[in-house]
Amino acid sequence: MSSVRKPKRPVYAFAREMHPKTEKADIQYGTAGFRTKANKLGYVMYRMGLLAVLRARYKNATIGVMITASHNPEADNGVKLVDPHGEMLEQSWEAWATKFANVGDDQLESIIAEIIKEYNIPMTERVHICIGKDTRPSSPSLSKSVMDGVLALAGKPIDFGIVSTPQLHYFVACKNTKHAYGIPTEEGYYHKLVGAFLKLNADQRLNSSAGNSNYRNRLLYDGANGVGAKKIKQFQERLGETLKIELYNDEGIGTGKLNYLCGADFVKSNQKFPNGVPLQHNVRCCSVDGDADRIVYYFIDEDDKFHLLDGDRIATLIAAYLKELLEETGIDLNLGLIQTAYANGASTEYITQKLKVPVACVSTGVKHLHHKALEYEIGVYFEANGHGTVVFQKTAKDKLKRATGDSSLTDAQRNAAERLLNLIDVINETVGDAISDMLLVETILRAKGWDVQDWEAAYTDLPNRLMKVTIANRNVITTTNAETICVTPPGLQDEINALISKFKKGRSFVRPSGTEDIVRVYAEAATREEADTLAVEVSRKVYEMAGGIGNPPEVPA
Ligand code: G16
Repeated sequence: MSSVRKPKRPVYAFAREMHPKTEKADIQYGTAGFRTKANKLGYVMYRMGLLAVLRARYKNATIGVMITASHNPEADNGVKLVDPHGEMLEQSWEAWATKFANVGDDQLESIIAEIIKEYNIPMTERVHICIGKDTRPSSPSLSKSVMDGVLALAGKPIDFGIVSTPQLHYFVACKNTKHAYGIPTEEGYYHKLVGAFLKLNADQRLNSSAGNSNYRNRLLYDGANGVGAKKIKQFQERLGETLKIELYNDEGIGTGKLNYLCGADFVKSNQKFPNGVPLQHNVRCCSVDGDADRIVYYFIDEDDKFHLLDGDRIATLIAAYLKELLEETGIDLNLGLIQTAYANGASTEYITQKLKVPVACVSTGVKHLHHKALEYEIGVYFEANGHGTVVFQKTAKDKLKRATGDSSLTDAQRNAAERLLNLIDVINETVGDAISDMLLVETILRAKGWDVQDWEAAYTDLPNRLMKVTIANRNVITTTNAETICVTPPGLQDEINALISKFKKGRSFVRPSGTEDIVRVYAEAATREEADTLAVEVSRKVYEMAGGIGNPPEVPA
């Protein structure tokens, strides 16, 4: 008698009961995953747990899930998937993520079946999913929802607890390279970055204290009351006298202070000193954002004037230094720099005219920059907001390694190659990493004997202004040409062009944010007043023509 096997109950069938869909409105996988009010995200997290397992099985690799809303206010949260090399989720899967988040509970099973069929996903492998979260009070329960999703499809969650976004990206890369990229633990991360930094700076420790250099090994650090404040303590202990970091803005979890009047986004957007950091003239300061993937530098001069050294400055500092070292090695590697439309016009001119490094401009979002940077043997990418890193192709690393042992080269050439290899170890190549970028900037400043004033002297920024406009539906704004041209609503770009033409060195563009429910407006012009006026006039046009809500935009204080 043949026994009829009872079909197995799909393991994900309990989604309805545990994590029912609570929101009617659709949500989109945006610039850096899903982001909205934390209390709207439970079911989205569960579904991203499911999707992470499917992606991991498809790629036969470990996948990451990071729970964070980065620079957003504390009440928001978000989630993004991290691909096998530690990079952002491949764009073709973003559409699946959006589908997964928006289908009704009764369609969840069929969409899982659909993706399995489409990619022929083997459902037998036991895959690992690395999960990290920022310090938001909502993160622990959202992390539990992700884990439920992972377990529902028989994946194995690995909970890294509270970590910075770039740490999570690093762990994923380490796991998938079988530890060749580093050890996938917090300790492994600190060991790699600090080890390389101390090696790079060992020979120059005396320089700065002997007074023959402008570099001072003291840095005021704004932790944005987030994970960057927690993790920098691990560096303080390990760096000792080589770099004396003074930590500010380290309020406790759940105090509502995360990113509030401080952090990289506040400093960059408002071009203002953050709260909580002591005002000391001509002292180098830096701010990271809520999940420590962005950094900006700044100082106040003796006339109390604020000076910002943002992502463009960091990019030019790094690109110039890498170029110098490459020239010393005599090795021909192609070096390129990637920016977005937010890059200050003066920085682009400096890079192309003075540094003679090719520049590419892409849409906002690290995923776009990272992708483009991979077209170069050494790709430096930075958004003006301080988000960026450097990626090195294997061919570049191999050439440098070979050069260190090449007896036909001079000592100077071999040393420069050795230094470049050590620099690679201080860099988190997987994604923008505020602390790794800070170590890189400090290394370069020390090597050049510079402080911020010397760094700033390279070129003069065009005055610029960032504004936010609230409209009923930000999706009515669509753009093209790396977000520099507004396609809809019809006629808005013509109005913007007419406004720009009134200002010397005027440039402006608008785009819907992918992380906040607003439209961003950027303007630059020859003077501060002109940049502010252009920004406000363009913002008002957006408000008028694209369905503005609330008060009309006003000249920033
Ligand atoms: C994220 C992205 C960045 C982007 C920023 C703002 O940063 O990773 O690439 O520049 O959002 O994006 P938007 O202008 O679309 O809101 P973070 O630091 O918030 O994760």
